[in-house]
Amino acid sequence: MNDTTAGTPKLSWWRRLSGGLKRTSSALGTAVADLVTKRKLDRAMLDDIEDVLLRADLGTEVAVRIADAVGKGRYDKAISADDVKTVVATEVEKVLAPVAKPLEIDAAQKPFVILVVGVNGSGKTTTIGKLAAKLSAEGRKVMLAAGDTFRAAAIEQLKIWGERTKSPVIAGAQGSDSASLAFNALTEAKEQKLDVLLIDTAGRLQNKAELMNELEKVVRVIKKVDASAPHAVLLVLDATVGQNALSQVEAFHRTAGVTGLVMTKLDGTARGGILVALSEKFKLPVHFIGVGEGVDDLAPFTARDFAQAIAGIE
Ligand SMILES: Nc1nc2c(ncn2[C@@H]2O[C@H](COP(=O)(O)OP(=O)(O)OP(=O)(O)O)[C@@H](O)[C@H]2O)c(=O)[nH]1
Ligand SMILES: [Mg+2]
Repeated sequence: MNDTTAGTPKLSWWRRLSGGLKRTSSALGTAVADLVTKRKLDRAMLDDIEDVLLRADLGTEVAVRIADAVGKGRYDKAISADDVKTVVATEVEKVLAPVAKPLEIDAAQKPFVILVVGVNGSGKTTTIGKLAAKLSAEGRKVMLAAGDTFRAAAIEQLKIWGERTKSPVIAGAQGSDSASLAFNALTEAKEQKLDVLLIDTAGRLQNKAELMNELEKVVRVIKKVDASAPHAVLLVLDATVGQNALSQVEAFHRTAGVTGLVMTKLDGTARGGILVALSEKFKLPVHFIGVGEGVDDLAPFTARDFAQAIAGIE
């Protein structure tokens, strides 16, 4: 990436992404650089490279594939850290390219219903706020539904995002039924012919059957108002959890029919590689990534940028 486009949104986003992924890329890059200096490539080196990739959460299949690609035609030759980084970026991009898909809002749906799910603290409410800002900046009429009825603070948090983004918020009393809240919000959004309804849900661990059943009920009740809804079910994943994200995807997909992923907190984690393992395993679309708490810190997911950032290519 060169500096000739300084000041464009593209570059500033690149800075934020590569800055955010610094801990992941330096865990990879430094380890690889240490491995390849003053050695000729042999099987032992490839095994070591594979270990580094596994520790970066890329997953076994991808790690093996990258190590094989590094070895191709290079046995008994000196190899530079940059060579390895280039191979890592190329192979990672191959995995990510098919899943990097924008979230498409079908304008024929009034409203287009987006249900946001995930474990506690993954970044659901913040992502809804960031999305509401984006979608309303594009000229869409957005409504927020405070489906996390467990905590009073959750309702307040969503209301603040509603004020910031000038979007109406439908909320019930704390402790009220989240499925009926979703029902009411959708009915209201339909009457008002709004463009998008973003439904927040309470955080729940993927192994808590009772809470997962409740989520299933939310989906079921939404369908009573509009059989085609929810039109998107976004699973928000916290990158810092590493391998646990795999079982989160499995459980939420089974319960709520996840249509796409958003990965948050890619800033300041050395575990950004988990997105590669998830993409390889589930092939679910990845729509957005979050690299900070601010309203602008959510960006569409692009395979090449992510692959280069993770490989530590400047
Ligand atoms: N660094 C960083 N922090 C984030 C990001 N996204 C969200 N956060 C922070 O993570 C914390 C939890 O975010 P919330 O949006 O409240 O998460 P939630 O999933 O709604 O949490 P529960 O409703 O409790 O399940 C907040 O402090 C957010 O500011 C991100 O991309 N990067
Ligand atoms: Mg929340």
